[in-house]
Amino acid sequence: MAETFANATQVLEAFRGIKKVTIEEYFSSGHRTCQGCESALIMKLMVKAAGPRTIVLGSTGCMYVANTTYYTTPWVVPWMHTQLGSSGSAALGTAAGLKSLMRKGKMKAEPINVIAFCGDGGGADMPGSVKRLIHTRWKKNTAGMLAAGHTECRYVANVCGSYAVEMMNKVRRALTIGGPTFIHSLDPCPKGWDYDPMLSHELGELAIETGIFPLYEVEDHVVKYYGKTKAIVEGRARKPVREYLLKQGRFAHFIEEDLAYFQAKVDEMWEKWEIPGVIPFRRLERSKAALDAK
Ligand SMILES: Cc1ncc(C[n+]2csc(CCOP(=O)(O)OP(=O)(O)O)c2C)c(N)n1
Ligand code: SF4
Repeated sequence: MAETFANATQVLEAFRGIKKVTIEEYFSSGHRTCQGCESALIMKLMVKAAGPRTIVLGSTGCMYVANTTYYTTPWVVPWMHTQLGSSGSAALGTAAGLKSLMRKGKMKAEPINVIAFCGDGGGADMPGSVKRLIHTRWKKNTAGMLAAGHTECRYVANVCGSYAVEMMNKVRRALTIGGPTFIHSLDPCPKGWDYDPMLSHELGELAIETGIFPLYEVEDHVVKYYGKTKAIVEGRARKPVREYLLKQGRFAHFIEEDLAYFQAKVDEMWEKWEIPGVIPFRRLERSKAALDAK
């Protein structure tokens, strides 16, 4: 009789420092991404953290196009393309299929990681080009929405390739806990964002230091801040958002009014949110005051 297999996961211990990171590569040569592409770095680190018993699915976007040039691929583990906007459902189907095969004894029962990857267009928002500010609405807070609204998702995190070991350890934590889990990665893109490729790492750091992209995790609904984000929560001054925006050609047309708008949105996230940088509920004392007023 087949071994019973019910959502078991493996324990992937955190890498204790860069020297402890494994050397095996599962995303290697054979891709056509641009010089300085942080998404390619994330692919490499993500699957390195996950290990060989992993299947990756990716929706339409750069990480599909640039990694699947005819007759070449950097993927050492199985990889599958899925329709724009459907990476989550494709991953769920893949995991269910594996579980079924294991239950029927048609394949060895073991934990296999199923990771779905998508760009922000495929997972959250699709900006236009008509408005000066790119989009008529501020970006959706996808990680925060899942942390606040998904009752079964036990792990949500924000990561950036500029903090590589932390990023890999969050992937390992998510896979150890087992799905559904969600990680949002900020990946600087020299071509789309229009900057010198050598600035990729620095732009990732600036996204954190300006407070635009907070590094945190929510495990079993408990929030933990990381690195410079933690320092900001504890009182460290944020760098002005213009330091991040004006290094990118895509914002070269911004006038002072646009920069002030961005700054005000980020200030609001840190100064008025109940859980700064994570959940956009208003602070409790303000909510209480509103209730008392009724
Ligand atoms: C249903 C559908 N609509 C539109 C497209 C065209 N399309 C291909 S990639 C893409 C953008 C994807 O953006 P994102 O998910 O952010 O990925 P990125 O390339 O930025 O990593 C679009 C609109 C498509 N492939 N399928
Ligand atoms: S366009 Fe951007 S995301 Fe696509 S391969 Fe180039 S750097 Fe990477």
